[in-house]
Amino acid sequence: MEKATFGAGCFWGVEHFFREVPGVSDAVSGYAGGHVENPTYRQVCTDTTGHAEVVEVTFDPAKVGYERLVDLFFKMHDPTQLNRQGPDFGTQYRSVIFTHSPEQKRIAQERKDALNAAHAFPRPVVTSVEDARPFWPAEDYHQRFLEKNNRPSCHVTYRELEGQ
Ligand code: MHO
Repeated sequence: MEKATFGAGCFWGVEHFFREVPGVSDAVSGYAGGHVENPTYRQVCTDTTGHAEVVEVTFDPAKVGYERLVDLFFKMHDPTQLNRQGPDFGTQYRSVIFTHSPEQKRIAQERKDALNAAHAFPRPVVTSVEDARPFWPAEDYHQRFLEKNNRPSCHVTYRELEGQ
């Protein structure tokens, strides 16, 4: 099993998305990239912790490649929005890939560069590719939040994207 960590706005929808991808065995909402240990959601919402809302994905590389996860990440949110995603503003909503190996770093950077080279979006991709930092799981009530609360996602869902 391998890990991948993505920030693409409110983690509720990001977690929900990756949970549905075949080959993904777990997706946990949490915080990473900041300087506060064991942060709470309330602290992160003050926009002073440096943390982003992220999802730590556990996947079986024999079933789904890291490239595929990165490509899905770039399709399931708008990576041209700086420090915001849809209705949510602030650095906690930044678009970021935390890489867990030199290979992940190379792949993530290559995919980002390829999108920019192809002018895949009307504006440049602003996703930052950073070495993985400590991941702090979010409070229990944030895990599987959409399912528990029967709320629609702010993000496209995997089924919608893949037409299933
Ligand atoms: N706009 C969202 C943000 C939640 S997310 C966990 C809300 O309904 O509060 O940042």
